Amino acid sequence: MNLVTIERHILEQQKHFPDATGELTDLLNDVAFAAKLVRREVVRAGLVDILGFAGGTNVQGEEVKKLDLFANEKIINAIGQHGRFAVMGSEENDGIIIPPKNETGSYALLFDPLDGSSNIDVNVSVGTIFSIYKLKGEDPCKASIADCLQRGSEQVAAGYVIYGSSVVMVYTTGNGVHGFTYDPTIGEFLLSHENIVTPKTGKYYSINEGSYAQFNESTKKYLDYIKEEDPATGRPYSTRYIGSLVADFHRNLLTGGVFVYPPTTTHKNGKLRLMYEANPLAFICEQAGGRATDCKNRILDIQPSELHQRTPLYIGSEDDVLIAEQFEQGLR
Ligand code: P6P
Repeated sequence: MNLVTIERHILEQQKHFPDATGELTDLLNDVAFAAKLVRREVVRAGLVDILGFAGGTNVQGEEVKKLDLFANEKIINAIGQHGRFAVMGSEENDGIIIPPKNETGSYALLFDPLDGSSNIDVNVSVGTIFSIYKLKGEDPCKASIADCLQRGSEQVAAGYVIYGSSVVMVYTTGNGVHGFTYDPTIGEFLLSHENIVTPKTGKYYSINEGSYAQFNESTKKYLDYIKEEDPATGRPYSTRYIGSLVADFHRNLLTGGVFVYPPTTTHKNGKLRLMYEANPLAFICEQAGGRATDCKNRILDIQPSELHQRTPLYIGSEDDVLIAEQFEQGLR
């Protein structure tokens, strides 16, 4: 078996960028290194005093878990120390982060350090999601929030790490989607899913049915449709909803299916964040042949206005997402 580490794969990807300086290669390696540090704690969270609530709430108004804060600090410190990112935006931080050493950084990093934190204490898969942009300006010392608030179509790389039965890191630089499984015996992420292509249609739909009463009528019609008996169109679909975005997304990416977090009466723009959840997963999904919209607009085309803005998210197999959109647009 040809053992390809993520570091080697990233270096090989660099060949697709004739004017590459190697900086993006270093950034992705920084992210992989930070993922190893987070993994080390996540997989033994029950053994150290790192479970439970840290006290207080984050900018999202959500109770913060100790592991959330740990992951956030690890990623900021492990990556910030190399000075390759001029600016960062994290789900756990109200404002942007300017690393202490950013003489050379010409990139911006947006990330959700540990998504799905409500599942941490019950040993359900959680994940780290990241998104990388080139700075808009030339001077790293003048990096600002404008460098973070770019359309998802401007991403130069995106990925996630899922801490589950095995730890898998998935990334794209715009040349396909590739997955790497962590081998703890050698401390490396090894290529395990080369060129992931998501099926055009699947058999799973992922949505929190508990919020049915809060959904728009169009969403309710879609849900009723997807559950009707019609073998010719593969219905009813099976519901699979873990409540951990990275876990739900990763399963649907590999097997086919659609994840929906629609507008609700309590979250008129949905709950998920555009910059460090929807955009990176949309980049990956499209690179794997899938589709990602807010039911009207392509996620990657949305012009952000705030670092923590939310968006409805319909993401996964292209044909399945299109059906959901047709219902939400009143076409069915
Ligand atoms: P709900 C986790 O808190 C998260 O941000 C995503 O990982 C997950 O998909 C979603 O929220 C679950 O939200 O409202 O269904 O509990």
